[in-house]
Amino acid sequence: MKKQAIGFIDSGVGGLTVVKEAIRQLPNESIYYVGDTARCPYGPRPKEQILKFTWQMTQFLLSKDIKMLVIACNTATAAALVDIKKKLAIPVIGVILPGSRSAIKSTRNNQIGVIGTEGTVKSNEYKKMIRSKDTKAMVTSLACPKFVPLVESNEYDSAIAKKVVAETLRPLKNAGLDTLILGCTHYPLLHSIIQNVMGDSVTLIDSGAETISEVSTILDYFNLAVDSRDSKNTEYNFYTTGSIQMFEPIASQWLKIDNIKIEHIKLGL
Ligand code: I24
Ligand code: DGL
Repeated sequence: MKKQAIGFIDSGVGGLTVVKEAIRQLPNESIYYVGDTARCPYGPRPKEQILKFTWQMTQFLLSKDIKMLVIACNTATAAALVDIKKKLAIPVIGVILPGSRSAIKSTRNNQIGVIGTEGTVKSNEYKKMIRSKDTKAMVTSLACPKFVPLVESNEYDSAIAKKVVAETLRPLKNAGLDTLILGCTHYPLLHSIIQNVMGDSVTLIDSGAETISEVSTILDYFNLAVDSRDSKNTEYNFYTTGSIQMFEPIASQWLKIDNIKIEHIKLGL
């Protein structure tokens, strides 16, 4: 039985949607989270840069002796998962495989949609993953660069959000999809608006939530899960490259855990 934490990395605060699922599904596990808020967003950045930043976050968490690494950011998973997995001795998991698998399980008509940042959609990693598992599946991808700024400007529940989401998703409306992957950490905040726009016949897949189910399986497979009898010292530590004042209210409002520990860190020194 290991008491080490599970490491999570993300471009900023969006990965907290994945952490919320982890706290819900794996309440015995300690979590260390790095959010690169100083350099967020990753969505429009070139792959080489994202690789470098993601590697820096990974090295920081390795110095904290994590037992497993979750790349909670879709853009970072698309750019860096293969590379990081090759270099680490601990299990590494991204959000693209679990989201893809769940979409294959869900679809009845083999018409799957994927929405995400520019970086995620340009990489084609969701499409490649889905097709590598099921050649019957047809994949339609769409970048939604306006969605992250919408959520981050606190507009995720507004009339503006409804308009932007409806306009952006118009090309997907007549694609005959029965399943749509939310391939970005921020999109669960827009879940009900996206559902309204796409209609009830489309099943939305939250890649982050699916990922935690796989984390659970992997922990058990490697005998790394914390047992309830030993879970007295569950720790949640957050590290941000940006300001604690920006991180704290979002994290405590979103996760609803009190006295959360947040530290400012510098990467790549
Ligand atoms: N949601 C996110 N990021 C923010 C935010 C938010 N401010 C309000 N809400 N700010 O991500 C990040 C700061 N940005 C500013 C532009 O430059 C880069 C850094 C989504 C968080 C998902 C957990 C809205 C909000 C909130 C609390 C919880 C959820 C939420 F304040 F969406
Ligand atoms: N975390 C990113 C993702 O899931 C969204 C925010 C960003 O562009 O950095 O793709």
